[in-house]
Amino acid sequence: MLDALKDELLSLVNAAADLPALDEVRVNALGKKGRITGFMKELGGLSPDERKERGQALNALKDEIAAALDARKLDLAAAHMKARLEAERVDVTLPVRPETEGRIHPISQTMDEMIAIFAEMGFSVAEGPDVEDDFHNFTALNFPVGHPARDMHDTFYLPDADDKKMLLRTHTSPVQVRTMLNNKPPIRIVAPGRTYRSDYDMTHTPMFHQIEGLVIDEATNMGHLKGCLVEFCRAFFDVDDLPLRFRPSFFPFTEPSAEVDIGCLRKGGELKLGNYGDWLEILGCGMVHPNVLEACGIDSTKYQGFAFGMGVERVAMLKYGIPDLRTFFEADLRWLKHYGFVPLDIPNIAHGLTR
Ligand code: 2NL
Repeated sequence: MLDALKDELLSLVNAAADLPALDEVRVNALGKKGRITGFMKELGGLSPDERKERGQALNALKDEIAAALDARKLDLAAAHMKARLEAERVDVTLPVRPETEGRIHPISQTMDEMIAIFAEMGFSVAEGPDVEDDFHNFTALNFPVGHPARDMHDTFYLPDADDKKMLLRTHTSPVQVRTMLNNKPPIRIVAPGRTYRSDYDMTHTPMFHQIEGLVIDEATNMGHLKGCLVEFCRAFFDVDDLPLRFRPSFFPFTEPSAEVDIGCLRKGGELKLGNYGDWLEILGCGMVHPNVLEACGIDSTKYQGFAFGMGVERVAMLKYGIPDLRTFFEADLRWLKHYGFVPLDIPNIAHGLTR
């Protein structure tokens, strides 16, 4: 008789189509009013010998049904998960929906493109605070006391706190100063970010963006600097034979210093980049001044390096034909729809950086 019950219960367990149905089978077999439990309750009325034999048989049956319930439960849970995974499948290779409203600002896109190129060359990205002190923004960079850039008219100073004069960084160079102070050469970093100067007209906004680069090693020289910048400009503007011209210049933090022009053609208000004989200034660079290395704890008799810096807005305007600087910061959604980039259209070298 128990064999018949066993067969019946096992077939009910295996027939349960889902977890609630299986639980119902469990309650009907092993619950307080379950059928096996019912037989257990009758044991009291049996003789000791009968009770022993019957009790053992019922316990074995109970264990077997419990094990079958557990096994079936695992199967049903796995089947349930499999069905969910099928039903909720997402094709991650699908492109971003073109109707997506959001756009990446051209400044973000341009900085990501620059970072992609420099990353390929082995540069790391370094960041630092927008609020800086005099030492990291000026003194360590060989700006003499009384240099015009330190003037209240050019630099945003914050109200005095803890008798330390704080300011909004006027370039991203303090990021490299911090990197040199905290790391041993060789160093190879780019520092992209916001910068601030008290200036507002057709070609200046009080907040703008820069990317600077710094390479320090034992034998780093101006040949490395030229090669690096030629490689960068050709990749960034996607012109293979783009010529570069290095003109002597002056910055407090580099010696020698140079300004770099790229070849172009100006014709009827249009501007074309390439080997056409005209020149357009694009960035500044030089060999890091020994005073800067020493101020940043680097032995200038053992190490030397190059640095460069460029304005992101200027280069973005050039590359994407954006005529007016001030529109970058007007938060005009129609402008962003026109000049912005589709999200997840992430710049990368293999893809090509120009569309
Ligand atoms: C420009 C020129 C430049 C640097 C930035 C730099 C940083 C350190 C040491 C030495 Cl920590 N130099 N940066 C060097 C030369 C030029 O920027 O026209 N920027 C918009």
